[in-house]
Amino acid sequence: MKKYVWLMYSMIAGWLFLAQSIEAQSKFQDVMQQRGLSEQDAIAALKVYQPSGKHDEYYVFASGGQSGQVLVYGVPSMRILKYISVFTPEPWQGYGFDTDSKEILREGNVRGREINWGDTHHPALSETNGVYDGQYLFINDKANARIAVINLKYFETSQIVVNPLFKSDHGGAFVTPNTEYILESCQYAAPLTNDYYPMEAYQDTYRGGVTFWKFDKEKGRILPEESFTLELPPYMQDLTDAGKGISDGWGFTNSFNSELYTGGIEKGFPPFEAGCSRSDTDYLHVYNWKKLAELAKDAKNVKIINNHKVIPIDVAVKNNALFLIPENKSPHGVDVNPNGQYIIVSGKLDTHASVYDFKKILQQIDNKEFVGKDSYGIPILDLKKSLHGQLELGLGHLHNSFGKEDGIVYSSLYVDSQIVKWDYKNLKIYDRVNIHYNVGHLEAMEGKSADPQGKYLIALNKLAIDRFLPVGPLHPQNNQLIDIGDKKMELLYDLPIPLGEPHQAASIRASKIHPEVRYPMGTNPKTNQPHIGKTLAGEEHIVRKGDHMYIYATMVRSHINPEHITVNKGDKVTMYITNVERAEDETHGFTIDHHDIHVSVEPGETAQIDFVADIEGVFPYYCTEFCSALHLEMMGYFLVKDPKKDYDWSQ
Ligand code: RUQ
Repeated sequence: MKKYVWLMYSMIAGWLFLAQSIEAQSKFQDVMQQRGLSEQDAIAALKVYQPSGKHDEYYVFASGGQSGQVLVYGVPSMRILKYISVFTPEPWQGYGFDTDSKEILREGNVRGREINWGDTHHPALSETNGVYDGQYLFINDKANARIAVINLKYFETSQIVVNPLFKSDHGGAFVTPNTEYILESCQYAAPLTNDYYPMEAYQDTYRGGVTFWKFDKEKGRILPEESFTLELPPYMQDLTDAGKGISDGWGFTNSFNSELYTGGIEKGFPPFEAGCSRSDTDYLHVYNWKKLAELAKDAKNVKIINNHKVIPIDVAVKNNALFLIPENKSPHGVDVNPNGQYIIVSGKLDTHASVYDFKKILQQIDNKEFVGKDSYGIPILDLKKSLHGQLELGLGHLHNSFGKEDGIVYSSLYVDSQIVKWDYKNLKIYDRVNIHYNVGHLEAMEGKSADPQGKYLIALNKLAIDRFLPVGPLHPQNNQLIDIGDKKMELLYDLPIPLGEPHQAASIRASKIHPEVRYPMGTNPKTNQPHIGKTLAGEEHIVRKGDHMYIYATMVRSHINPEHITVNKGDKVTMYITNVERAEDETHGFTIDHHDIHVSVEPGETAQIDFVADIEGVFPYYCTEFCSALHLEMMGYFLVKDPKKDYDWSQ
């Protein structure tokens, strides 16, 4: 009997389930029809959609290009999570509007000049044994040759260093396998000193180089005193990668303009791009950074330029630490594979990708087997003897990112607007997918680390053309998400980016990132130390020291304490504001009207603002972040009186 009931029950349940799934099926079909989606579209949608509250599997940190910022989004949903302000003021976060963040921005002053933008190109994640450890992010500013450090505990920029020699960098930031150094290579050669030399003096006085910024992981800071630069000829150094595994200790930087061409179209010379690409080959620079770091410790090996240690070319050569290998003309990306044996150089003006074998390179170096020297005395290795092989990929090969399976790499073809999946060991092409349009960098998940994850790939495209609703002549940028989990690559999603050109992106498993949701009470988030103005609830007060007013304030739902601040016209004002909330996401913002002041105060943070109260009047201040039902009531008055005036308000 029991059995019979059970059978009946399962039959009914089965029918119900079937009916339900038929109903769901037809709803599904209806939606597809209404929205004009193909089956393939629907599958792509299911692969990227994240239901509310569900988190992504990967973080992507993309450069914000001309915005001077870093963009953070999740994969596979492609939902934008944050803009980290780096080289550029950003009002929402108060970056560049409060005293502490201004100090960081002003670390980036170049020769005493305030710079308020940056051209961010290459984000790099900190590594331990070549694997991303989720602690720090570094990014370069090509325009002003700067490197910034972002602390991923708080997603805040914590340091900017200015290259003391270079006038522009492109090959940065790249890290060595244990983040001992952050590599920054010069792009457009110029005198390393800040002096004038005419173009005619190019070969003699203009130089390139690679700077090795010493990084202290404990402190989370670059140590400029322990950093140094390898001087290089004025070939335009381009992208760089540090060796790992068997090539750990070595670095690889490619270049264009082995011609040493200096342009001068106005004097009737061929234009720069033509003069720069006359020869069939350029140079891959190969250097032993561990040896260079040792050399830099001894004063007799370095010259000091602008207070910074420089290892001259001849010292590096004499110590067997610097070599050149020809590479097919005007290459672009250089990428070391996960175990460090193979180095893939992209053929920007050549249809071939070149795969160099580090073992073969080392063999020639050990045997001192050189084919000659360049005009700066640097030994040149044989191209053929250094190659594992070459493979014709297509037109405009720019960058490479490694897949999970051994030997698999994905490469971008700018001119052909494609991503190619191929095998760099067996030199075989597996698949191609079309990109919209003209892809620059690409990033397979953790694809530049020693532990690539495959699964998804981002194409960072240079053009969007017709992909989005038109918004005038300046189009958004387009990052495309591609499924690389199967044999065939499949385009899933387009993310419009209205911020600046995301040149390169670095991705990492979300499980490796552990950001805080609040600061220890009274923290200065730019130093991660207790702020001198830390103020707890009940400790609010105002003190006058001469003509300097110090205000120790707190913010908590739904009041600002103090609520009235009266100062004399001309007083200097320092205001410390502590958000004494412990609740997650209860950020308060603070502004005083007419004073170009805005700070964001996260739970536990103390922010400092400094200004002169130089205009008389009454200025409401308020919380700029809607934080509670009584948010509008969260305000106060800043009053500036002229001490010489008699205010008779009673009649
Ligand atoms: S890039 S144009 Cu292909 Cu890395 Cu800066």
